[in-house]
Amino acid sequence: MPHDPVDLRSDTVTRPSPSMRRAIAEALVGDDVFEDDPTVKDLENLAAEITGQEAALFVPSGTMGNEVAILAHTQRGDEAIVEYDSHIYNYETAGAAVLSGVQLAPISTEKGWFSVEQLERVIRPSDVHEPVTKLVCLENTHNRKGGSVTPIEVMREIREFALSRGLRVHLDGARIFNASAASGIDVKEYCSLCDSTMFCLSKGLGAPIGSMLVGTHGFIKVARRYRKMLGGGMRQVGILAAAGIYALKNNIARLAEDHTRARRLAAALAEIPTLRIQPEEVETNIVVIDIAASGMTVEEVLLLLERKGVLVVPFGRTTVRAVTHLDIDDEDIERAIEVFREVFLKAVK
Ligand code: TLP
Repeated sequence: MPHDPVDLRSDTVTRPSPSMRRAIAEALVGDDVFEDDPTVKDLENLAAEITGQEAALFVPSGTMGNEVAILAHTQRGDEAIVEYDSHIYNYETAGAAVLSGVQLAPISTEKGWFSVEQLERVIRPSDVHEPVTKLVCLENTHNRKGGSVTPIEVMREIREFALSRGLRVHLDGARIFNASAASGIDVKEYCSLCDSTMFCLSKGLGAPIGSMLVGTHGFIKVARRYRKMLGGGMRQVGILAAAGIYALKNNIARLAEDHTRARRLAAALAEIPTLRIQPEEVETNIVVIDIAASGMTVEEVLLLLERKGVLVVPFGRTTVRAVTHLDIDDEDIERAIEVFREVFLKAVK
């Protein structure tokens, strides 16, 4: 019987395990727009506790969490500073412009975080011609920079600087638990340096849907209104919150395994001459592979890998991305390595 493909497209592809499905089936529910779904309340309390924040809000996706946060922190005509390769700048279909009426000021960086000096250069003076700089958005881990972890000292400096300039800080922490697993720094510490944090239940933590927005009571109250405005007010959604609770209770401690597997994959692929990859830069669960030297296009590579049962995603003109997750075990990684060898070693012969 043929194997299922080794699906390394994203850590979003995980399927709920039998025990997560049991938790879903047994969940108590109510109407969450009336705020009487007990399981959603439990999830929100647990998320607030784990992140050391006053309150939390369950949102359908990471994108909605980020966009709700931008709506809550800004007014039309404000400017928000983002990293050039960030999810907010690249993958949210210009949501900040359309929904919040906010202009984004991107800063190019090497690894996914900017310095205070870079930040200082783009902050607007108080001038009638210019937008008001209101918000700084961070992304940790950083997706397009290969899952890089922002050093905590950098975040501390940014926080201090933002406070001195009256700027709010929002963290796109879709994979903040991966950052924590890699650095050993408690998620509470990362969140304490931000006015709001979004993190995803539906990525490495293995839930089928959902993200959390955390912050102060005041922030979450405003965010709840904007979530409703965007159509994210959900009803008997305790069945989904139950999956989130299960994910938070069972799937955080195992994230380090995904990182070990990503490093194994990176180290093996780095030995293939036509692939360019920096295994020492793989800090978490994302591996970015430059295939330029193979002479093949990204489309050709995707097709050849897929035919042999390995799925990855295009990640730029000459790069593809592989992400390890809960549904990938050691055997899958060895199979993926074998397939990459077949595709790329054959190509140089
Ligand atoms: N990332 C997805 C794709 O959208 C690219 C992926 O496969 O990695 N912030 C970051 C840093 C993300 O990587 C993502 C999703 C989001 C926000 C948005 O989350 P969702 O997909 O739940 O809207």
